[in-house]
Amino acid sequence: MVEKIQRVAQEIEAAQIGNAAELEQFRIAYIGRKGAIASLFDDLKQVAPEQRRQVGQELNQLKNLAQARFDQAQEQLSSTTAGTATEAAFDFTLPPVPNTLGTRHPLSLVRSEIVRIFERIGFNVADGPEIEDDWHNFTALNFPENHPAREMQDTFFLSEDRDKLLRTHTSNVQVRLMENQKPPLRSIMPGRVYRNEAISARAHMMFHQVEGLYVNKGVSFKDLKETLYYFAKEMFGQDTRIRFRPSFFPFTEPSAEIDISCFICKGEGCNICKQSGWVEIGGAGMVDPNVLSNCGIDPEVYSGFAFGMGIERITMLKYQIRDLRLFTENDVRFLRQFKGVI
Ligand code: 2U9
Repeated sequence: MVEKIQRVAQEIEAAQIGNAAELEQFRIAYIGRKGAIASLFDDLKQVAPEQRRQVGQELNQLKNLAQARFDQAQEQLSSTTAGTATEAAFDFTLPPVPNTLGTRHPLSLVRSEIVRIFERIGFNVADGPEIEDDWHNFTALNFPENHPAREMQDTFFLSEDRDKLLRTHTSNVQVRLMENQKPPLRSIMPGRVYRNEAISARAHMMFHQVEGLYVNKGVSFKDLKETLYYFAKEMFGQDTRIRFRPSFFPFTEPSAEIDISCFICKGEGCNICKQSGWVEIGGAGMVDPNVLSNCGIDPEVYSGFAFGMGIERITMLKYQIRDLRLFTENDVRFLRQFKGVI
């Protein structure tokens, strides 16, 4: 009996009580009505009367030991859970922790705005690969074999034979669209493009464009002008004016660069428009007949217009951001300033 009491005392001292479940197990095993100590008290009746007093005292000590161990473990557990949000210990009087929401990236905001404007006049969004072959990025688009845009300094080639590359514009999506679908086609192509340029405040090796394409019977330069005029007014304000300056691109003929009246100074002349009253937002033109036939569309039957603009450029104008690198640095002090939700 005495040996048994000593064994149980050792067990109690060695017991590991690390959580509420283990504490309850301990209580049932030693202190409970069917526990080890209760059963020892039952056994006391069989102890010889002359030893009963001594053994009874030892049993009482064991009972106190178990109770003390239980109380100490309980105290320890409640102090370690007090600061955490467990159900039992949660302090409902604490002030709430503010839930900080993320913000949308300024380029996403401007892209969404552009997409929404064109969707209202019947354009849908088309997508294509960023890793492209020479045909869809250059040859189908009328780039001559020795055109400088194909050269190493502009294009990230991914294979020795230069037939795998990172697209330098989203025009590859128009080529694929025309190859795979019959006119009428009316789509815009937002996406990321790559050019082998040194990174600075004004240039980056990775940026975003939105291009557009409308191909149908009888599409004219007038349709192009009206479409971009509508876009400029929706994007920059109803009093915005627009002008087309003659230009050249391999894939359009005729081609133009597009300016809008400066929305900062309303044409008066300021830093943003370099005192000219106009800011460039992109380029456009009628799809070259060669490009239409390269993509399987008969230029005798169909005509089309196309345009392109840089999302970074429009975002910088709209929010007066002076350094392109801010878009990729992920500095939350910059990003948190954009509160738009679309
Ligand atoms: C096909 C036919 C025609 C897309 C066009 C531009 C003019 C243009 C630049 C604006 C600034 C690129 O973001 S930027 O650097 N783009 O000026 N893009 S017309 O014309 C196409 C495209 C595909 C099959």
